[in-house]
Amino acid sequence: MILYDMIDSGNCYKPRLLMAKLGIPFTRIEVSSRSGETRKADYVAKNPNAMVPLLELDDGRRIAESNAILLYLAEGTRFLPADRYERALAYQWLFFEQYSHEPYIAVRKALLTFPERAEDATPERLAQTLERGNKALGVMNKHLEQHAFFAGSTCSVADIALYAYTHTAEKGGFQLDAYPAVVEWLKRVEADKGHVPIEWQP
Ligand SMILES: N[C@@H](CCC(=O)N[C@@H](CS)C(=O)NCC(=O)O)C(=O)O
Repeated sequence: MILYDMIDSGNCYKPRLLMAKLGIPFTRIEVSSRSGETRKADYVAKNPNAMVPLLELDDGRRIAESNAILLYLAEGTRFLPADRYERALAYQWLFFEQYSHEPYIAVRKALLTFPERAEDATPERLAQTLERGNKALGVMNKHLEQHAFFAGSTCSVADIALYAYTHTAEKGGFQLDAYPAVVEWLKRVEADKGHVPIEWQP
């Protein structure tokens, strides 16, 4: 398989981390949104939504959207709960990640750390992303005060998706000390078998 990937993207880290944990061999092709490669015609022909990550299967079919790729890769493994209710919880947290977490926690880090995003970093945008990102961290902390992981009793796709941008949230100006259950959960995800850091490449 081929992963069209951007090494410092949390969305791309999700499938890279899961493939590392599952021991799935793959070829990584760097397509950086920061240098405009995701918007070039040959890439847009592969993913009309002009984003990474994108997984190309051995037969040439492709899957976009990081969390859809996670679900494809996790089928039949310990990362996708077999129990119907727990599997629904995994979906719940994957949708939460895309709607209530990533647009604030990932985006605020990009606004603060990517020079090309500096002009978008208005005081209003920074205040909005801070408030909504903290709300998401609060929701996670409340869940994790009662549970070791997000869907069932072991690490699942939901944990991998939420780990990707939570572990670097402080670079976006979020104070993780205020969320002790989140800090403990980050350590549990890192202790799960086969963990690799965001810089990892096959
Ligand atoms: N919902 C998508 C979001 C992916 C996304 O935001 N990718 C960024 C890199 S992290 C990208 O490719 N942006 C292209 C651009 O800004 O032109 C997913 O989860 O895969």
